[in-house]
Amino acid sequence: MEAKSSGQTGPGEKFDTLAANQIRAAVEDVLATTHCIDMHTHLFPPLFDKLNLWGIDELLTYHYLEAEFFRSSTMTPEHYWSLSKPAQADAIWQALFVQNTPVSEATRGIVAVLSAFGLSTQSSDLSEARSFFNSQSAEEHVLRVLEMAGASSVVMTNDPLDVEELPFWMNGVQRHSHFQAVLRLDRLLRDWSDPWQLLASQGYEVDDQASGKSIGEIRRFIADWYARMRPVYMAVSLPDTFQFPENTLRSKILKEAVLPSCRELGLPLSLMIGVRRQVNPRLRLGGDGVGRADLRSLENICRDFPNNRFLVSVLSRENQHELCVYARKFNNLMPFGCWWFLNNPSIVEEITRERIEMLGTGFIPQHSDARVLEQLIYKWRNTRATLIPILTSTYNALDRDGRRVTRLDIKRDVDRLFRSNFTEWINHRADH
Ligand code: RAT
Ligand code: ZN
Repeated sequence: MEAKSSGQTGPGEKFDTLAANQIRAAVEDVLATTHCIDMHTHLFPPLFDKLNLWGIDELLTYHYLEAEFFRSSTMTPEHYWSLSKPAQADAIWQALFVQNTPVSEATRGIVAVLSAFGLSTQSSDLSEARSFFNSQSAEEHVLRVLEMAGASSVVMTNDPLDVEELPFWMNGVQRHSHFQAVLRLDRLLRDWSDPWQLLASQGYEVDDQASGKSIGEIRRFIADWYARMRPVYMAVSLPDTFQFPENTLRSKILKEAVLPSCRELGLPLSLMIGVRRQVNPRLRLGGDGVGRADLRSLENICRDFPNNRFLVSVLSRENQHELCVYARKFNNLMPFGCWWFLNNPSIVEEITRERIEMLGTGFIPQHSDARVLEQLIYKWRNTRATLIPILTSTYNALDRDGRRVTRLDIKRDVDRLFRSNFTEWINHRADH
């Protein structure tokens, strides 16, 4: 990144219209100099110790690459899981980078990261990359990577029922100025037979039917975790079969505990809809799939809870157009990101063009979903690269239609897409 976007107007920017042939360069420049807020990642700052994933072995054992590895190798998943992490990374490097050309999105990402640090992308082994990453200090490396990615802050995914994460919060872990928390409710909203006991073990008076005091106690649990984490929103990922309302404990807890708590605390709820968990359990994290969801559930939620704000990402390509239509009907719905199997340039381009055509600049085009720190570098580079032709052709069309574009217009739009659509959504207090 060259310089942080100041949001200030340069001399003449406001009135100096761009000629059609100047638009692309201006778009490139504004995209390159505007820092983004990465509104959904799975990253942790260094004080979270082993949850802070970085370096070549973590990069190569990303579950997107593991899924590709099993297509290119005869190794069974069971054998792979029995290996140490460096041995797994070696196997993936050999199969996907030495014996094959790394042309998929996830493999190119590794090449881009190695190249960004001046490391060889053609080595037959990982010794050079390992010694480079081993010599970095965790805190300095975080700041360097954020700068290389052009990200001013990242938003984490923090599940209070995750036993690995829980102790850090309970011990009052110090906050990192570049990492914001999110109260993730997947475990709470899963089949209630598991979480009620976890809540009970944290001292809440809940029962297996979510009856009696349970709803009030779940709200107390959320309020306590709000105080502990200071999350910027709450979030849950939901299956393609998600229905709302329905006669289940999940629906009851969502309606009677989560949505009222969101209203009371002034927090949006992020809904990530469309994952089919564990289609192939042998692949573990890489074993989830996708299914088209019935977005009438989303329609019901947005209509019946106008005083709640929703951040929504849908995983199926087939659901994208409907999502835009719903965003035009409900101003408490903010579409975001091109998630997981959608995060490929051809699909991102299609979805982003559709969103601009239907919603103008009123959406959040992308989040990285990074699990390993250095992924920020390639994921945000790719997002910027994909946006260049999209924004250029959008402004060229506007120019042809008779409205000249200024550099300030472009700055304002990119600032909305990369930053303020998100910050305004999380800071907005209920007055719909
Ligand atoms: O993209 C991913 O890494 C997925 O495994 C999911 O974690 C997804 O992003 C989610 O937040 O549920
Ligand atoms: Zn995620």
